[in-house]
Amino acid sequence: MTYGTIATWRMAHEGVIKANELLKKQGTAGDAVEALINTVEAYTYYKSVGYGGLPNEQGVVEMDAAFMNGDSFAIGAVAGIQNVKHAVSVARSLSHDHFNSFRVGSGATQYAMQNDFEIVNMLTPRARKIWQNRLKEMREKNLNPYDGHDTVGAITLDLQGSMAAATSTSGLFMKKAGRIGDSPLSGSGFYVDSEVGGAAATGLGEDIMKGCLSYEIVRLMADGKTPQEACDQAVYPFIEKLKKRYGKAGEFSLVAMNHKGEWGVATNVEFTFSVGNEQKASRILMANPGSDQTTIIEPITQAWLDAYEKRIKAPVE
Ligand code: SD4
Repeated sequence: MTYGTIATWRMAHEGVIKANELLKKQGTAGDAVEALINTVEAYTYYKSVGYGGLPNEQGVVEMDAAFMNGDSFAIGAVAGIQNVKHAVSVARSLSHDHFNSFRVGSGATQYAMQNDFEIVNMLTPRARKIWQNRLKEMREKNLNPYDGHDTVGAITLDLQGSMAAATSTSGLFMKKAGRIGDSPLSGSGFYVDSEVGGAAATGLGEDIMKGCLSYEIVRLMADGKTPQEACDQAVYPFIEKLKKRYGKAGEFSLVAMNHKGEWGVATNVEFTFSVGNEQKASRILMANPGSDQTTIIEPITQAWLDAYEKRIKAPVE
């Protein structure tokens, strides 16, 4: 038995380190994935997840999150939840119920309040400023309002052989009120089966859900593909199909890990992720689409990391 964690984007890295520390000490996959996502949700400078997340068009932060137990297939999810610091913890709590385990809008928020989850105003002054600036730019320059591609999605494997998956996002910046992406949707934003492996997505939810891409990757792993083969074979042909039949394909990226702790990713855009397992410590890597439906994976450079740090903390005028 081994352990491992993979998660989307550089922002997940500190959470991945935490998850692997827990897993190394016999922690469960569920606890590790929740701790990972909570770490990202709590960090103010990540503007697409949790506290500090960017709001919808009306200036309201509406979050989507999900949790899945790969042993039992139990799923809990929330969509359009407001004023709750750790949406993924609410999702995990809901996963214990057979009925009413996917709650949206005020029903989700009420559940969180009644069950003592931390309630805070999620719109930070910084996020409000970014929203006001964007409204102004949209008026002046006729810009596409949609921006951002930064859900945290993660898969964990523990020393008992159990796996878990979870996601959390404030969704597309400037989304319409009530818009829900792929992140809380089983099979699209995430999927995990402890006997096979799991996958999670980030990117344009409207397109990810057209291909049920997380489920498709797990299905291919169940057919005997490695996580990298499964990612490549699920994602790249689907992008081609989408372009041909729908006329366009948004940006998206997926990560996967199997029950042996092996991993893979596929993406149609520059994409960072963090991964670690018993054999190799947690590290940040960069993926790009390669030729012939493959993925190029390289170590991240210090220059990239420095520029990232500067960018996320740049003052907002
Ligand atoms: C969504 N996949 O809501 C999520 C968020 C994301 O750019 O990754 N946004 O569609």
